[in-house]
Amino acid sequence: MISDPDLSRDAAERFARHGYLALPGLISRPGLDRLLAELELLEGEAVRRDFAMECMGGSPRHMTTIGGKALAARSPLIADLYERPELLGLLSALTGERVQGVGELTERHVLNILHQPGDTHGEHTDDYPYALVFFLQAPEDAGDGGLLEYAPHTTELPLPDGTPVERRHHRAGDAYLLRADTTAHRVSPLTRPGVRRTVLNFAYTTPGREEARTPSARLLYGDDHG
Ligand SMILES: O=C(O)CCC(=O)C(=O)O
Ligand SMILES: [Fe+2]
Repeated sequence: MISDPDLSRDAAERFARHGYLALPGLISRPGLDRLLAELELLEGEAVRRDFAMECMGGSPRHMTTIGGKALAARSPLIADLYERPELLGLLSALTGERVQGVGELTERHVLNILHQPGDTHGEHTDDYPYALVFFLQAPEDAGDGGLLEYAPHTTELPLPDGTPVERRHHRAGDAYLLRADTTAHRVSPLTRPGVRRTVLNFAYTTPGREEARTPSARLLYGDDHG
């Protein structure tokens, strides 16, 4: 399911400097087809979320999610992929750290679905240091929104005016690695009916960082959403 990524020293250095590394085409074509078929089977687990995330500067959430507990219970494919040694090896090679899976289920692996105009995943930082994000569906045209926007080495939220923000467009089958706890990031709103952007986000951590730091995952992926 996973194609061979670029694990050069240059890739690791770019990741350390920018907090982001593109992994184009990381999902093989057969892998993408399997994940898309899985997504259809999981549709009944999806929950619509429309609220402001107070602990992240009040940024908006307009999206549909499938949380980690539902995926652990319903998707052996995704639960197995999360633990694949080649993914842990990739993360360790690119970060130089002893990367390990997150024990707590709610946010260890989640699906985020943007599917109508205005849908957005507003700015935030993640609880755990590393996010490996796989694109199952994405707007072909960057003008249709759904861009990843991130501010390297920045955690202040709301993002202060004038903060330099990088923007990246991705296609289905692409992935990226983000230093998610110290890189404020968001997904720009979709602008056109009929386009969908679905990502599978795998959270990873390091020894001694086993607890979530904010209620954000519980609010976005748990049962007690408001
Ligand atoms: O959809 C994305 O590209 C970002 C996902 C994300 O930031 C998250 O799930 O925490
Ligand atoms: Fe995030």
